[in-house]
Amino acid sequence: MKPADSLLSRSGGQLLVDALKVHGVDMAFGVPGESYLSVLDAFYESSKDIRFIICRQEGGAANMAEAYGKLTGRPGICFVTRGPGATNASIGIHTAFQDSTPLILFIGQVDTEVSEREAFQEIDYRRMYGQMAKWVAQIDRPERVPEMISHAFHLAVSGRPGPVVLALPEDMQTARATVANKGRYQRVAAHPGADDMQKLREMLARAERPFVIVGGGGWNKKACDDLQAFAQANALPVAASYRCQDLFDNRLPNYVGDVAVGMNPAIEQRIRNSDLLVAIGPRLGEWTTINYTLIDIPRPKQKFVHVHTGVEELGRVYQGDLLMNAGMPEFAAAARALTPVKSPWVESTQAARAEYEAWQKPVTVPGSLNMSEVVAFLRKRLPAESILTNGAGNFSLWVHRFYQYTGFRTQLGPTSGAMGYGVPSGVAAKLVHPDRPVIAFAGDGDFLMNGQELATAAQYDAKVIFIVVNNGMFGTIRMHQERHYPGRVIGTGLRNPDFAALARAYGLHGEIVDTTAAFEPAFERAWNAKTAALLELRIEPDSISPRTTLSAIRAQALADQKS
Ligand SMILES: Cc1ncc(C[n+]2csc(CCOP(=O)(O)OP(=O)(O)O)c2C)c(N)n1
Ligand SMILES: [Mg+2]
Repeated sequence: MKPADSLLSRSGGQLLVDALKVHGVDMAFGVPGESYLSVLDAFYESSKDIRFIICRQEGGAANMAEAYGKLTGRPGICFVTRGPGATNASIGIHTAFQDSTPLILFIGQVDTEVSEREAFQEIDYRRMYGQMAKWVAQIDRPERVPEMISHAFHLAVSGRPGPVVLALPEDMQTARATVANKGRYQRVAAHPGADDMQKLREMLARAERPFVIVGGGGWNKKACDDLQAFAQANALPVAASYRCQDLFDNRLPNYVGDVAVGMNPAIEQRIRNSDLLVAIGPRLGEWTTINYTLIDIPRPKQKFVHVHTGVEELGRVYQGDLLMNAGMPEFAAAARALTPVKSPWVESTQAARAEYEAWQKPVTVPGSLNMSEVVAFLRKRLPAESILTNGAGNFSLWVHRFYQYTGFRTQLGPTSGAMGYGVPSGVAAKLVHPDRPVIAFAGDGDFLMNGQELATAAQYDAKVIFIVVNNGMFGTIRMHQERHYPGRVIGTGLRNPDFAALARAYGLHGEIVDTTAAFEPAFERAWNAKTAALLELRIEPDSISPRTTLSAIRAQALADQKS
């Protein structure tokens, strides 16, 4: 940008794109609309600095921006049109909120002259997004653009990170103003107090059966390294909260598994029996606590330490002996600096690790394609820097249980449980890290919620390997159905397209795999393909999860009804 820019009159659109450049934006995801033509035109001017990635549906765009935010720690940027564009994008905003991911959604808005008349596609975004974003505002005057964009960036990354929504009335985008750019934003975080860190050390020194759960948002690579050093120096057993498994290298001897849906019963027992529970980063939501039953509310029976980025989260559900509001990098650095305590629990940590390793051994399943073997193969085959993404559905259980995530941002999964996340987040991951292998997992139901983004993968040569686990149904819901209404199947069966042929129609490599033995050679072909590739894995519907089968669930439910 020329130094004289601040002295020139610029349109709201130009001011906005210039502000994005000031804040270091290099990529934006969106679907165009006539409501933000002026901004698009400013992107045209700046296309050397910012790549505008065209997506095929705003749900895909918002999910890609969310994945960008997770991967980089900088706000993911998403542009959508008013009304239908904004409503489509909402899924990614909700995920960013639940996953504490920095993201800024920009929405073209009706002219201020006609607002409040329910003009064409008009929505009041403050009301619509009120519960899903850290801040929702409308920029009514071009003079305010630098200030409000600066505020949006500060908010998105500070405290508990999350999404911000800004509406851009059309007349503001074309109006001109002479106003200087603002400086670049900085992240603001709370630091742990020295007294609190000493108290933590004393609590550790007095403990006999400590247990650490790591999770939540606001992490970076250095923070993960520091946390690992702290945990190793104290031989602490560490588990990860739901879909936060990549915060701690799963190959380390004191990683003991994840605390999530379908968790290892051995971990559950260890948490219940612990005398000191230290939660570093997670909110301890429903999925991490077995529907709020794992830890007593409001007063855990163990000594309880909760460290979280957002002060509003502390004491919300769980009272604690030590509640600390701190950024994760700030806390982890302070924890690493603590003098290690004597760790009489070394053997117990080793035993917990052995339980985890046993839990990771492939299981037998009905049918000719065993997902536990497929994931075990990938665990050995994939380079450590690979990124694995997934959406929601039982298919993800296999990945979470049998893979070993090797460190920060090797996993992208929505803790919001949103279907349709795996495909767009996989595309975003490949755009952000073209040199890292990206494997995107989806169920057959899950895939078709954002499968259109295969076109984006093709358009930008994003060589993702998509793996669609096809069981011909919304399996998760069918499983719950069998458990609560055995034999009364409704609304869950799917007649699917030929996914491999669909991939080929997008210009990608596509294959169907229906046995475990066929997976390895098919994977190698996908790996070596010149384009992105899709492998459709046809699994036996009865193979509903690593722990049980659909028929066993139904039989049990029927037996329960009789008794
Ligand atoms: C956007 C969205 N809609 C609905 C749901 C509810 N839901 C959770 S899992 C699931 C079924 C997933 O089916 P599929 O992707 O085929 O995976 P499977 O469970 O069969 O492995 C549904 C409908 C959801 N989580 N997200
Ligand atoms: Mg399915």
